[in-house]
Amino acid sequence: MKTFYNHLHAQHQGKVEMFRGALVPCFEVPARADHVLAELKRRQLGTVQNPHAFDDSALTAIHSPRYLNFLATAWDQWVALDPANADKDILPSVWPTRTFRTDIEPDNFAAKVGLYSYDAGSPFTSGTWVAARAGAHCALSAAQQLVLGDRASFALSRPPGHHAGMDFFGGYCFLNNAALAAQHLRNAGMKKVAVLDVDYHHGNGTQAIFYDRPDVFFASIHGDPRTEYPFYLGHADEKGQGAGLGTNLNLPLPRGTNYATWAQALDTALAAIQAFGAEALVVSLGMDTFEGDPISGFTLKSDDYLRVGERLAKAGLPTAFVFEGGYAVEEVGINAVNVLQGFTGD
Ligand code: OKP
Ligand code: ZN
Repeated sequence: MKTFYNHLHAQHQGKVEMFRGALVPCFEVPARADHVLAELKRRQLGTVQNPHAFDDSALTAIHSPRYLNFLATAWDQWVALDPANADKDILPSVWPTRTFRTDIEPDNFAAKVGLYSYDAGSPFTSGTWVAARAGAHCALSAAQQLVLGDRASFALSRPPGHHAGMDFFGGYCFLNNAALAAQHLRNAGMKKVAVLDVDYHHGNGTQAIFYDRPDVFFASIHGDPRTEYPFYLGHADEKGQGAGLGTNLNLPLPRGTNYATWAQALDTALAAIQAFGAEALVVSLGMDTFEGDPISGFTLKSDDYLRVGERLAKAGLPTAFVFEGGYAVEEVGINAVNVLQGFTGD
């Protein structure tokens, strides 16, 4: 199995995020990807390489040009406001909500940031665009590997992607890597593809991107949004709309859910993906379902992830894994590579 490693990921290194009225150190740190890479190499699981180059136009298949232009220029705009800003990350603090207009991009930079985001927990740094773009290229490269006939591939990147929408960032995510991978498979001629999101948090960005699409099935197993981030999406009654009705499956589970219950949801999701007739699978591989995760509430153990990989392999689909969350930094490498090893059976 080939891994496409985001060699530029450490250029995205947020300082602080807003949490309960205070600025606290970021959970989404470069060491997360370092640990996964180290564990891949320790077990010699496949080969590791840098992503292929893709045109920026590959990104417009999923993201709006207006949003991409914002991401590409945000840091320079921020520093142009005041050279002293270079020492601080960009954090939004004002947003349009119901009854506001979002069709006009304000000139005021703070207002602009709010237009393209939905929380104050996702710092945008000097290297965020470069890192996120290289991460998108990892996901596209992993998808391309399936087009070439490989059974599995892995995009090892951060920042994660599944909370990013067509034109917004949030939840530590800026470009939706899983959505880009799925779209790449469609563009390459696969008629139906599925995204399975096993991160603890609902993949609201991915769901929104494909909500009215009949050709991309989205399934997600996650903490119940009544209590868990991202709160405003991810309920079981969200089934898709228009031509996409029936191609969205949310399986929310309460805090405290253990592996036995979680694995039943996984089987439900995989059965739906097979009934849909997907030709390939993109897995949003979040490892924050782990019992030791500092910001999540499920109780999966390290060994369970070997079984997760085995179950995913049984679906029999070409599968691109895309790294998402997982904040128990010391264990995230073991847990992620357990899934991959369970899948490949090595
Ligand atoms: C991103 B991914 C913790 C607050 C949680 C947002 C969580 C984003 C998770 N202090 N803030 O899905 O792993
Ligand atoms: Zn998560």
